[in-house]
Amino acid sequence: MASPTQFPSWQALSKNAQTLRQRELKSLFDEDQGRFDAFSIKAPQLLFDYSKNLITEETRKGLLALADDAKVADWRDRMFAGEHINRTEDRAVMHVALRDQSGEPIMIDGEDARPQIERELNHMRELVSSVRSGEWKGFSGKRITDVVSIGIGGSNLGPLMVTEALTAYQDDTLTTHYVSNVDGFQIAQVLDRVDPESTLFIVASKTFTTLETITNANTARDWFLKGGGSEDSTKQHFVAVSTNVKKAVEFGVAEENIFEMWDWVGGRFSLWSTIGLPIALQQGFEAFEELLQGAYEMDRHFKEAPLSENAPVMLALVGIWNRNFLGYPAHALLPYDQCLHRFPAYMQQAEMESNGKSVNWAGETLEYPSVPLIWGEVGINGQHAFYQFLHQGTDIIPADFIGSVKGTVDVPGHHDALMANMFAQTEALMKGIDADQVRADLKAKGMDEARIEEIVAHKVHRGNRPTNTLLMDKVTPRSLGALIALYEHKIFVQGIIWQIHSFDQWGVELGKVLAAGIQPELAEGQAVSDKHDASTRSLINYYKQAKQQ
Ligand code: G6Q
Repeated sequence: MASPTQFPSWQALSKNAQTLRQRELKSLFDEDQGRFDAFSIKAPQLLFDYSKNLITEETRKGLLALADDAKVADWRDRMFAGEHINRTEDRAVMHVALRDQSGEPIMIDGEDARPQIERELNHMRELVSSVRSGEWKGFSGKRITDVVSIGIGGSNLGPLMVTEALTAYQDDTLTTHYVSNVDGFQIAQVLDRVDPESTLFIVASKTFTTLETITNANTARDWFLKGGGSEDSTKQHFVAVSTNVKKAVEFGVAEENIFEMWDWVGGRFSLWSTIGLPIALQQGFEAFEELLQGAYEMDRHFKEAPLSENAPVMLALVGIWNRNFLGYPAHALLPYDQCLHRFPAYMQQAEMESNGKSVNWAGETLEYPSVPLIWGEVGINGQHAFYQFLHQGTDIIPADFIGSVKGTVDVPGHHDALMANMFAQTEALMKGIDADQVRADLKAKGMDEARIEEIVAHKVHRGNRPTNTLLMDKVTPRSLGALIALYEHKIFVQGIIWQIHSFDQWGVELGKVLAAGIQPELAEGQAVSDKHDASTRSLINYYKQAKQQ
């Protein structure tokens, strides 16, 4: 297997990067008035502008040649065809099947998966209708007013992020709460706000063995039983989403209230599956279907658009350029929509759990960096906090700015103020402000020469900091679906180029196994294994002793 660094395209790009490192983004704009048209794509539900990256036409050609050398299109087609491209877990990667609206058979492991997908969608639709209409009753005959979704990681972040993003569209039929942390504080706070007679719990766990989720589910069940519920009525208040029907039944969920998911859906790509049940309950089933529709539109674009006009592919390639050829260590996600406030956290998991790997498909150590540190926050708040670092810090951090033409609510004067800031930031990061301009500005304000010279260096912004801009019309279930799918496919393309197994997560599993071993040792009177290193052993002993005081 040839390393990507051996591809002629990689070598050409390395040379191109040497030239471009000497260039300034703003001069590229001065030289080419058509740069925006050349380096932007109108994709389903959004406009993607990548012109504020340190690239030229030669770079784009090189990146597209890299995609060809890496056989990105073949791999994409293999994913859509249901091949076991998740080779370390020997599974297909078919989250795209969950939103496929074509009506065609979807072959996975020799079987058409469409009937099972539709069965579970209908199952969800029925529950949503029954709960939202008030037909589904709690043990005392009251209708359900609150839904508590218990799950973590892939079984939490997606639905949580989407629920928050679509707040503007929700009615007051139900209130959805999320519990992920095993820190009892979180569940205690939620249980304080809800009533056992009118609360429906969703235990969302693909494996139904995750310690945090099972601990929270047990606490919820004890609270329910103490609050007047009975073993029998548990069935009216607990439903589950899982591949592990046996464990869910043992917990006390009625078999008909277990929503199936499949091992060909990775946790962090699962909000389209029955894991999305809390979204459908909160927003209504039609909104959930719209979300699927938006993702499907992006899937088709990813499948059908030429690579040069393909938004997920170009987003991925520009990311590779910034990471592997310009050497930038991190990448910020900066939404300018309050409703997208959990989007950076969600994408942090999707990108870093998928491509935070350091060996290639053959198990050899990578000789090039893989995913950068992905982080971010609502942009406008970030401006008054960490943007100082983005503008004047010693590292250059490329960033995606995500905004929309219309706000989710119409409060006069606000949306233009928000978007003016977003546009200003990408312009400022690109152009910066040089010493001459700083001097002229200060002089115009009447500052004396000596004082100007004292502070000029501190006010210089070197600019030349790359950004992407993603502009939606408005955050709706449909555009949100497309936005998420855009990033999912970006992750896929980058994983192919880096020759990484993007769909496993052994780095997450290790901690789960070790914690399960340590937990019994924390009980009073239990020995602490001398197999722990001195630090871990001493910390455990300190904790146990301090707990006694
Ligand atoms: C996601 C990961 C991980 C997983 C959680 C929860 O891709 O696999 O975040 O979703 O560990 O796992 P369960 O759904 O099995 O409880």
